[in-house]
Amino acid sequence: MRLFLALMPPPALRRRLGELAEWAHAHCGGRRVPDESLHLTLAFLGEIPEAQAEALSTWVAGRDVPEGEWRPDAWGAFRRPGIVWVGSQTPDRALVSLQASLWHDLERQGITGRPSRFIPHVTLLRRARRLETAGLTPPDLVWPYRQVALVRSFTDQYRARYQTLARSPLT
Ligand code: 3AM
Repeated sequence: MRLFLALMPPPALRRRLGELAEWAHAHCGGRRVPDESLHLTLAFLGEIPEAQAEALSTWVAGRDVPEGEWRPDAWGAFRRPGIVWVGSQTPDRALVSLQASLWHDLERQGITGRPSRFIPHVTLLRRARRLETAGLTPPDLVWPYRQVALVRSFTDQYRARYQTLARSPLT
């Protein structure tokens, strides 16, 4: 199964991100990520056998994560897949360090694929027709987080869907 580690937005922030996705969609077109799928990916693990997924769920359920607050304040785009996102102008140090420490643990469990660069972002649109985000009002968001989720990604008939398999403990 395809797995990734992510932060899931609290409900009010999810709604706010959904509003931003609407604005971006009106401006850039493409496919809007549905509210229930909005997230911040910390690590994409790829295809993982079921037995290892169970071991990873156990690991996540016992993995303390320092709480923090992320402030997305910028729009951005990844040209090739036509992704429009919100993120931060400068890499957030706490998130970069969380991502590095999670990858450290993942590699000890035999997972590969650590990216050379981590750009914390929330994908709002895929296959956007315009990637020009300069006309959009900069976001002003606060994302308090305390937990990392291990999420399974699968495609039903029409689109990607996500299922949370495990969450880190609330300490
Ligand atoms: O957080 P975003 O939406 O940018 O694009 C996929 C999504 O990222 C990414 O993993 C997240 C959860 O699905 N993803 C999918 N396939 C990938 C791959 N082969 C990938 N990231 C890296 N390599």
